[in-house]
Amino acid sequence: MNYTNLLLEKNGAVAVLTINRPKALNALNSDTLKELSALLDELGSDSSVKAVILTGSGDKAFIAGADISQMKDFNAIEGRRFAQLGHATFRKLELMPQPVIAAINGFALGGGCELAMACDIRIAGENAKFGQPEVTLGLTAGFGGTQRLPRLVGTGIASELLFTGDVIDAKEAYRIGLVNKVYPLDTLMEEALKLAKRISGRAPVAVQLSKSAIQRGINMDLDSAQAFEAEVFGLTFSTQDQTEGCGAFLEKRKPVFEGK
Ligand code: CO8
Repeated sequence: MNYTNLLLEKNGAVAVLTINRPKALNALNSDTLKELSALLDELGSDSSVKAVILTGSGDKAFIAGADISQMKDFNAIEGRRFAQLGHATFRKLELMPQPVIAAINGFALGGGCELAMACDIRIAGENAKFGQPEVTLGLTAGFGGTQRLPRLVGTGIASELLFTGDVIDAKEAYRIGLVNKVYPLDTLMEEALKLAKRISGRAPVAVQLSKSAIQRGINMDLDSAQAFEAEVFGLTFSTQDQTEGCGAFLEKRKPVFEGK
């Protein structure tokens, strides 16, 4: 498939996916969401891809939100459909096998903040700005923000951000646990690649099963989640990577994982 609003680059086992609508600060319209959904399917089934980095084009915005010019004339049905398209697309980030790192290189507002929250790991440039400004537009957050933000930062802080629409800087996002690390913008992609490559060097099946245990388990009660974890843990003993990893440790050498 050809993509109009997305760029894809491969750097070894790392796929770098860029939302590419710089004139609209990478705002998400339905065409972009549909392309993203298709590309995530493609990457998810590509076993040569061990980690994905998601970023925005230019040095001003990660994603400045859902596309306001497209949304302004929606009726209720269209609004619901658009929200559902966003939900289904963002959920693919959580359920695809490979870890996804959001490299947040500027504004991550509304749907942009929500997209970042659907990634497994978030790192930010010092210029990044976060917020859910929907209430300033007469909207609620509609791409999962009312659900993922409280899960990530707690209901008190999430409520304040969702009720005020306040925009916070990268330092504050780090303080509240919304991002893992903050880097100068000019080193952000280098750091994202370093992290993605570190992850790609680990046993791929074990990394993917860890992701699955986190993403599935977070929505279960503890007993069910631990039962799932036990199944996942057991499964690792059927992999060559487990034999290789444990063997290499005992033989005091570096493991060579094949993702089998
Ligand atoms: N949608 C469409 N176009 C946008 C968006 C957007 N979200 N953000 C910026 N743009 C466009 C601007 O219109 C402008 O276009 P043009 O050059 O043609 O006038 C261009 O990008 C550059 O933007 P600015 O000139 O405004 O740049 P500034 O540096 O002055 O400001 C800001 C940058 C602060 C990021 C500013 O652009 C802004 O406030 N943008 C909107 C941010 C926002 O409110 N985002 C939330 C949108 S709502 C949302 O995401 C809901 C998600 C759930 C949807 C569920 C649907 C049912």
